[in-house]
Amino acid sequence: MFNAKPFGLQINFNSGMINGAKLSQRRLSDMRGLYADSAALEQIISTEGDRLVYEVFAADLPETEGNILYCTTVIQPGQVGNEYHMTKGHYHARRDRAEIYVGIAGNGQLLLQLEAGTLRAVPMGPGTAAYVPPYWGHRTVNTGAVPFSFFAAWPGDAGHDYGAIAEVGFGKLLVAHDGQPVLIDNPRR
Ligand code: S6P
Ligand code: ZN
Repeated sequence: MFNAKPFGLQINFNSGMINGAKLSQRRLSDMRGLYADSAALEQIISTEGDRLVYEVFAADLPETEGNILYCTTVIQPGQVGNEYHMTKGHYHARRDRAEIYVGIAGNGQLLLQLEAGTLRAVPMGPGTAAYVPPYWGHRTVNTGAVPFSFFAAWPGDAGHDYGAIAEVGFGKLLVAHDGQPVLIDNPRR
């Protein structure tokens, strides 16, 4: 059995990055099918290139019951059409597993959705401690002009289910309207 050893990693509270963590990057091409305006996404890729949308800096820990996993996420500012840069979004594979987010830098919103359809939005900025209860799917959105970063911690056996959100999306989209974030109904649902 693997026994994790005690350790400390350094979070940079300006950039949101974690020194010595495992890095995953999500670019526009990884986000196909997730934005309402897929033509705008392809247009950006063909004219500007495959833009970086977000990065995850994860502590290297076993994904097993009893451990607590943690990472930071840094979402670059930007839009696809009028929809803000966001994470893919997921439910936990074990739906009864909760999560905690703490805002580090920049501003955004945490969108949460129950499978039955109820949707909530929690504004996030530096120091916001947001709770993702069991059963709520979650996605974060950068609504500002600078990178939005946050820390997350969740149970090691939670797992990730991206399929449900990739297929039907969230019930609402966060779009820029006269430069302000507005929640609108997802036209594809
Ligand atoms: C993990 C937690 C976050 C996200 C990260 C990227 O349970 O909710 O660390 O993984 O913000 O989002 P996504 O939807 O691509 O996993
Ligand atoms: Zn999660």
